Amino acid sequence: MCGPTTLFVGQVGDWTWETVSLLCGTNVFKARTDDGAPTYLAFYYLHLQSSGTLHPGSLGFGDRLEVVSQLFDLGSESILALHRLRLLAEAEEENEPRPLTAAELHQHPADACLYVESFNRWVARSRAESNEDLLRASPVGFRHRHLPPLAEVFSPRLVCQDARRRESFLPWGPGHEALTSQELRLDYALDLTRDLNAVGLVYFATFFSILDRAVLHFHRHLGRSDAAFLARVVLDQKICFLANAEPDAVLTLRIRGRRLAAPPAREAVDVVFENGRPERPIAVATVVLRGGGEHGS
Ligand code: YXS
Repeated sequence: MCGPTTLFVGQVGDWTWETVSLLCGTNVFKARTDDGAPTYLAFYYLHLQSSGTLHPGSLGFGDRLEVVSQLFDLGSESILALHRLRLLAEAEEENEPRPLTAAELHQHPADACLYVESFNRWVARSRAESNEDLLRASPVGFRHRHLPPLAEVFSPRLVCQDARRRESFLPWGPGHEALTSQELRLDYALDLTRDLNAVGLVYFATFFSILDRAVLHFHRHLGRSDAAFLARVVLDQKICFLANAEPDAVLTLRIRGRRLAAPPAREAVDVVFENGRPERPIAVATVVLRGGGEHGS
């Protein structure tokens, strides 16, 4: 789970699936609808939030992490999982961790922790041989009513609807300054050797490797070094998965970057993933990075 963001989110994805399997009476890895079709707990929205102390790029070999996961009831077709990661000191004993609430993530996050918000929706294929036009679904035996409800104010649905409409998770505000005179475009041909999961869908964690490629392209366009990219500190990244894609798809990434006004220095990069239909992107993402310029100053 260290190194590329995609490895980290892949591990977090397993935690989400394992937690739902443990607490919701359903083996997520073998879920079926009542007519026996496979149904998948697809990632619809993933949000990583850090103060900059513990972030995906800071994880290294041998780190011991305390991971606390909490589920919230969003009905029969979806679920919200929160994960809180904290580095354990070398000799620190593993004690009963404090509970994790949505208020902590949204209103009073701990500086030393890395938070992940995972909004998953059950989907099924509408056509056996296609990744497109996935349908909302719900598996037999999925128990969710015993889970705590989620306050509407913390609903990820509203965040996703807004991001889809705005093509960004971060409204443009006073003092935000575009870093390029126009958006950049980058084509990405899906790679059969590493971008699909075991059932042939474009794997959710793949979207993060494509997102990192878009951020790298943006950095290079600004003349920044690869070393600066590798040293980047990602404070917040959000992505909404609006549709999947066929394995032979060539995606077009539309990339915009801006410097945010208020100190500390931060930049935001918006990436829209298009699959031939500009009016219906398959994903929208926003990455907020510390600093800017060559060394994240
Ligand atoms: O009817 P209204 O006006 O509210 O509009 C609807 C939709 O028409 C509209 N809408 C869109 N608008 C613009 N661009 C789009 N791409 C788009 N898609 C839908 O939004 C309104 C609300 O629709 P909604 O959200 O209910 O969507 P839906 O019912 O059409 O489809 C729901 C899903 C979940 C089936 C769809 O969002 C979807 O397929 N998402 C992609 C899921 C995905 O591929 N996840 C990542 C990889 S698969 C996965 O996670 C694996 C299991 S794994 O873990 O192995 O990676």
